Amino acid sequence: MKASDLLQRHRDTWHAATAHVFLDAVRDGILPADAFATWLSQDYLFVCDLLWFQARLLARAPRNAQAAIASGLVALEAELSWFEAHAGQQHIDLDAPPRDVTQRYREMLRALDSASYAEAIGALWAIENVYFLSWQHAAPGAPAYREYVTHWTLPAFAEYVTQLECAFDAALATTGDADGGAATEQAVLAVVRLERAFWEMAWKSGAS
Ligand code: HMH
Repeated sequence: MKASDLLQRHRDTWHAATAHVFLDAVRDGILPADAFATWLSQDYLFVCDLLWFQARLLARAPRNAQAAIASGLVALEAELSWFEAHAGQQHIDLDAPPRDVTQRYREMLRALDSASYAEAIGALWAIENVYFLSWQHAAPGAPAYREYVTHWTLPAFAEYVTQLECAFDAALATTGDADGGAATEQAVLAVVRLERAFWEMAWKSGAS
């Protein structure tokens, strides 16, 4: 099994997470302000959780994955400052409590600490690949959101996602695969489903 097999085998699940109506609205400039504010504040909480998860993952990563994971950590920390600056400009409260899906995502990242390294690096690849594909779907984005679209579609981000895919493929090639990779496939699918639910949560909060 390779990462690309998981994209092909679960095309509909990936599509639901990366072509969500939230992203159509970003592209078309019709996103309700509340939906954007909710996304920003919840994504800030998510990135805090992801930074912690990724730091724990680095501590058990094989040599071939250290550069990708470490560079991602530096980028995530910078991203938190970027979120803080944007939230400040737009008077968005970053102290909002986690919504249900944000909390469930937090718990999944915690649970991955005791899963195999292949599951954890697969989940990390899925997290970042969903964002890469999603923001490409929204490209070029209405002017108000163009900076966000650019952030996750830059060549450097594409390169990072490719590095994670290589690290994931290397893990898949070397692990014993006692269960035929079923646990890893489920970990990736759980991420992609949570990503869809995350857009849905932000979108619904703008519609209400
Ligand atoms: C929900 N998934 C979510 N937020 C993000 N910022 C990323 C992935 C990419 O880091």
